[in-house]
Amino acid sequence: MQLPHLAHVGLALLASAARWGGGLYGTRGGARPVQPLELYDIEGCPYCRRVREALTELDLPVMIFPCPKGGVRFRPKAEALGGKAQFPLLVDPNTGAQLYESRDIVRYLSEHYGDGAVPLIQRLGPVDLATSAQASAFRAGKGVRARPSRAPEAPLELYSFEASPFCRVVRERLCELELPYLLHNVGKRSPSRAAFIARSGRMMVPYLADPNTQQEMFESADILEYLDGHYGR
Ligand SMILES: N[C@@H](CCC(=O)N[C@@H](CS)C(=O)NCC(=O)O)C(=O)O
Repeated sequence: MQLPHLAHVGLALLASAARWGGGLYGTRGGARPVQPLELYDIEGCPYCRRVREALTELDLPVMIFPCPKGGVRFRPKAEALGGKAQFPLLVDPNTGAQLYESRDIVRYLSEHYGDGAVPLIQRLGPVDLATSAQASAFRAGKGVRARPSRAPEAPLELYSFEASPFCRVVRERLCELELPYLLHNVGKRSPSRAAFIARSGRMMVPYLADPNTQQEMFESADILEYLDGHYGR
């Protein structure tokens, strides 16, 4: 049975609630990278979620290369880079760093692009993992497996923040369709919000921009329909 869109958003909200506000605020940023970081990611993976929360909190843009199970577009590159199929895999073109292990990645990001402090929930070991696994469980396998899709010529762009349930359902679909995208994190109180409002006209996410078709849009339901229509097979 297919759930209505708002039921998916409600479950995505429960997922965010399970993480006690992780990935809600974008206020911990320090030094800025010159080039965007690159993350080989599975949206429904609890380890990847830890990293994406840190990216929102540190107010960092990141190129997302979706690597869902059964995916063919970026998995081979990730394996060639790091030698194994394990996600998350972070590549920082600014320093040459390449890291597996979500805890190591969060620590690296906090040290290089924040004040070195790791948020409380990310320091709670088993509680950290259990809550992130619970967040994934609420989404029941969404954002985990590849669906047949057409590759875009240029990466898409998404304005989002990790804890937003409307953004979550869009990121899940981008992952399933293996569509690469530049993720602009605009968490609450993020310094990046001003530039986003100047571009889009208002503060609302998700906001998708597709340079392949010149389409730009708000509204998660419309974005899902657009992605399925243009890139789904
Ligand atoms: N300890 C690792 C665990 C990462 C992990 O187990 N990731 C899973 C996805 S949730 C994975 O890479 N599975 C292999 C696959 O999807 O092919 C971390 O914290 O980053």
